[in-house]
Amino acid sequence: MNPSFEDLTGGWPAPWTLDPLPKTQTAGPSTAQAHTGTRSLRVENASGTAVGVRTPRLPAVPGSQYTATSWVYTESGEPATMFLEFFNASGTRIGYEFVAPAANSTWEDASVSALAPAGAATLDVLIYGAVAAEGVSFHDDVVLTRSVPSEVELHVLSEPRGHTTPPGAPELSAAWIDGVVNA
Ligand SMILES: [Ca+2]
Repeated sequence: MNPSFEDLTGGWPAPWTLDPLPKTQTAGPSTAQAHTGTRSLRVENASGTAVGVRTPRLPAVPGSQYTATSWVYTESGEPATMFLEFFNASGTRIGYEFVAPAANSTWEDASVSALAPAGAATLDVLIYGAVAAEGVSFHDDVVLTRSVPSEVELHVLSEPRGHTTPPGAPELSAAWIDGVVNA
């Protein structure tokens, strides 16, 4: 999934995709900041238009809990947000959650969790600079995990802000993503 934005194809960190842009918007790999490795995703968001960079749509299981975690460095203004989006079999978005990280000129982690709603067939992770927001931010090490509800209950009780993941979760996630991508 190229979670650290290190691998470039034609100058772009595939399989992430950039939403069609108004001309004032830019996003792409950058070596100006990196949480791990030498690159991160730089998102420049001008006020008045939106910018979005997203993963491919991955299979979603209704009732499962999904958590996306990433690291964010804010150069100026407001950092881009991170969404979990769920789509039905027809491709219509039927649910989402997002996190709006605080603006810090250090690397900070941010996470968003959501239950896949009934009817969910796929999900994606979206790094999104909103229309009204303005700023430059860097994003790195995006990890998507899936857990069963019983584990989620314990997780939420012990970690109300959801900023840590259970032991082994990154490995499980990597294996799961690997399975999905290489299926
Ligand atoms: Ca990186």
